[in-house]
Amino acid sequence: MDVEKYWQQFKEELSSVKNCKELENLRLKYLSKKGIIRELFRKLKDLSSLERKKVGASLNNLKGKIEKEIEAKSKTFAKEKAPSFFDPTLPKLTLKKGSLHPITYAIEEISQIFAKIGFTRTSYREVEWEYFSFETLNMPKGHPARDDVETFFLEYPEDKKLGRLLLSPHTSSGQVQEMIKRGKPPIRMINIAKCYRPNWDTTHTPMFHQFEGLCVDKNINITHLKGTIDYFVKSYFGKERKIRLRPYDFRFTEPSFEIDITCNVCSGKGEVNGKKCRVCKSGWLELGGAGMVHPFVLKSGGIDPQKYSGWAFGFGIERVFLMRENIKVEDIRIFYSGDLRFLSQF
Ligand code: FA5
Repeated sequence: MDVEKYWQQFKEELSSVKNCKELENLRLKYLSKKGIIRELFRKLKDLSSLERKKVGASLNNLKGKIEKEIEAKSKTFAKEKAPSFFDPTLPKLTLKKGSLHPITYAIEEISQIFAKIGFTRTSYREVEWEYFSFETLNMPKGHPARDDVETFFLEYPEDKKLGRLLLSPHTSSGQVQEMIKRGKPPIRMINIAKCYRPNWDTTHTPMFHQFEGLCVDKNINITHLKGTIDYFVKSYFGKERKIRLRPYDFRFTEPSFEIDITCNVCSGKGEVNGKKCRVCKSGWLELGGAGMVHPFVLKSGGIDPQKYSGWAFGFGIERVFLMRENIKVEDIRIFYSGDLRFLSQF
């Protein structure tokens, strides 16, 4: 048996191998169960015992050499085995792109609208004292007006002056804090924060956002309030949209109003497909409240009501957003449903 002949044959074939696949084929040809080397070992039985020993040793040697050569050659193809990181021929990966929550976009836009007319953006606490949410706003303990604003109270030791801790039910809690912080008018604040109330229906969620405008200066009157609301409505909803002010009663403003807008869902008709509009029921949707700051509140903030006057308003952001975007959503709760079919539209 000419073992050397097989070695020469292998070397020749190896020299023409160009890639991993060809190398693997060569390995199988020589080293697999049905390969040349196994076949040669099988033929040993036909040899005399003396020859068998000699040829067997040469075959083992040949097998070892072939294995080494294949191993060495495979290293030269290592790079080919692991394709480079960027392969322009692969189909593209479709990574899902996230986006900001629609209310975050609305907050950004509202802040910019008010920044243009000199209002400073603030954000007062979500966890607040009764004192700033009610007492300083002319709603002392036990006052029935407090029942109008249902509130989540926290289990925390009561403070003698500040009262109980609660989840802030409105951004009006920031009014007096801003007055104290600034020390002296002029004040032009836009306070945007989360608010909490135990409500859950088509126009109410337990967590929602409000933006609160506060303007205090000398000779501020109701025309400034109307003008500012008008400016906001035109900037955010466009020139065609109608709003109306309804007389109302807030303890911290006098006079007070509620602000309604023509409903986007039913186009102000009050009905959709012959049924009462689920969102507004009348063609108008309440967006917020407003009024001239009550002298009691100015005094709570250390401001002399004889010298200064002011106005304030508070709008719900979810409703404002729903009334502008032409999405005809009939239930405000969808904002916090985590439903990507809705959220990914923005
Ligand atoms: C207030 O919260 C007053 N603090 C507003 C105000 C500020 C009046 C300054 C005068 C001066 P009201 O409770 O009406 O008012 O809420 C204002 C707006 O917040 C509502 O019109 C509505 O748009 C929004 N809102 C109230 N509760 C919810 C809720 N649970 N879910 C979603 N939006 C709400």
